[in-house]
Amino acid sequence: MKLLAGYFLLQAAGLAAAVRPKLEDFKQKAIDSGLALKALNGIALAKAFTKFGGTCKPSNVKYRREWRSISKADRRKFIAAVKCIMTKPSSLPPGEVPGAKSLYDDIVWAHARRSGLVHNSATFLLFHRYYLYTYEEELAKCGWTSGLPYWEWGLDIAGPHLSPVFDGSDTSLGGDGEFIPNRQPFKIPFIDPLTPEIIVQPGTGGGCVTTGPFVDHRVRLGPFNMTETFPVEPEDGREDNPRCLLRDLNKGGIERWASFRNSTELILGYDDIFGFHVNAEGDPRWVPQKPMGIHGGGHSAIGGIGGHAGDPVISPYDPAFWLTHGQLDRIYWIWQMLDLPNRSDVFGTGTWLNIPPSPNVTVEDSIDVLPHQPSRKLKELMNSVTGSPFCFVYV
Ligand SMILES: *[C@@H]1O[C@H](CO)[C@@H](O)[C@H](O)[C@H]1NC(C)=O
Ligand SMILES: *[C@@H]1O[C@H](CO)[C@@H](O)[C@H](O)[C@H]1NC(C)=O
Ligand SMILES: *[C@@H]1O[C@H](CO)[C@@H](O)[C@H](O)[C@H]1NC(C)=O
Ligand SMILES: *[C@@H]1O[C@H](CO)[C@@H](O)[C@H](O)[C@H]1NC(C)=O
Ligand SMILES: [Cu+2]
Repeated sequence: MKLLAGYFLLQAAGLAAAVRPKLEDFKQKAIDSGLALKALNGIALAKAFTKFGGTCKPSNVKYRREWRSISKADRRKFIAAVKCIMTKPSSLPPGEVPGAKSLYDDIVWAHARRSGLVHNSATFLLFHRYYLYTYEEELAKCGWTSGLPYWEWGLDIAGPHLSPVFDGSDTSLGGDGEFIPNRQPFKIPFIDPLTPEIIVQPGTGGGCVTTGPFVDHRVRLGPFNMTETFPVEPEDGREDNPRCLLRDLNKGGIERWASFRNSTELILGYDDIFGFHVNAEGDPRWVPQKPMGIHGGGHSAIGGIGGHAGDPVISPYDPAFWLTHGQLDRIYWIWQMLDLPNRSDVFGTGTWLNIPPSPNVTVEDSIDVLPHQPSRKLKELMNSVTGSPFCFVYV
C-alpha cells in the first residue's frame, strides 16, 4: 500500500523511473492480495511509457488486459476472433503436416516443431513472447485489434473452476473438462535425479470440455513424444488425429506455484536473467527444489492431470494457453521494465535441457515463428514498445 500510494505520487511528479522496489517495501497482506503485483505493474507501465520508439506510440500501443477487465461484449468479440482463426484454412505446404486443417492447427505446429529448442533453453521467454504476438496479429486480422488478454492466476487461487475465465458461459474460454472420479495422483516424470517427487492431485475435471464456445474445437496434431532426440523437428504426430479438448482445472497449480506471492517474489527476487529465467520456468538443473515455477503452475492450473494445456508440445491447442502465457509474459515484462537496460539478456543454450549439447545463445541469435513471423534477433524482442516488431503494454 505504501508503495502503491508512493507510485501515484511519483507518477504525478514524473519521477516513476526512479523507483527501485524491494520485497520489504510491501506488507505480507499486500503481497498475498495482489496489491503489490498491481503496484509493480503500475510502475512497469510508467517506465514503459518512457521507452517508446520507432512506430510505437502511446496512441497506437496495444493494452493487454486481464480477462475480467474486458467487457462481456468485448470478450465475445475476442472469442469470435479465435473462432475465425479456427475456421481459416491451413496454409502449410500440402502434405507436410497432414493433420493441420486450420490456421489454428498451423499455429500449434509452429510451437510443436520448435518444442525441443524453446523450453528449458535460452529462448524460452522470448520465443513465447514472439509466439503470443503471432497470435495477436492473427486475431487482429480476424477483427480483434485490441491487446491479447491475459489471465491473472492469483485472482483464482480459490480454484480455476470458480473463475469467470472457465465458467462455461459464452463469455468464457469454455468450462472444465467433464469430471472423472476416482483418478490416481500423478507423479511428474522429471529426468533430473536431484528433483524431488512432485505429485499432482486430480483436479475438478479430467475429461472433454463440453460447455462454452469451444465445444466443437478439435485437437488434431500429436501426441508427440518429448524424447532425447526431440530437438530434431518431429516427424511423427503430424497426422490428423481429431479428438476433444481435455481439461482438468486444478487449484493446486495456483496455490503451490502461481499465487500472487509466487509471482511477486519472482519479480522482486532476482536481478539477472539467470535467476529470473530458471525460477520462472522451474529449470530442474538449476533449481531442483523448485522445478515447476510460475510457468509450470500456470499450465498445471488448466491441464491438471492429462489436460492438453499440460502437454509441453501441443498445449496451445487449449484456447486458454494464450492467456496463461500472457500472464507469464506479463510477469517477465514487469520484471524487465523495472530495469530494462540491465534486463535485456538471455541465459542458457539452444536445446531443451541442453540435450543434445549446444552453444550458449546470445541476443544476436535469432528465432522464428514459421511461417507466420520471420526470423528475428532476440535483442529485437526485449523491449515491447519499439514498434519493431512489438507495440504492447500490460495493464
Ligand atoms: C511414442 O513413444 C512410444 C514409446 O516409445 C511409442 O510406443 C509411440 O508409438 C510413440 N508415439 C509416436 C506418435 O510416435
Ligand atoms: C507459492 O506461494 C505460496 C503462498 O501463496 C507458498 O505457500 C508456496 O510455497 C510458494 N511456492 C514456491 C515454489 O515458492
Ligand atoms: C544496472 O545495475 C547496476 C547494479 O545493480 C546499477 O548500478 C545500475 O544503475 C543499473 N543500470 C541501469 C541502467 O539501471
Ligand atoms: C556458457 O554459459 C555458462 C553459464 O553462464 C558459462 O559458464 C560457460 O562458460 C559458457 N560457455 C561458453 C563456451 O561461453
Ligand atoms: Cu511452450
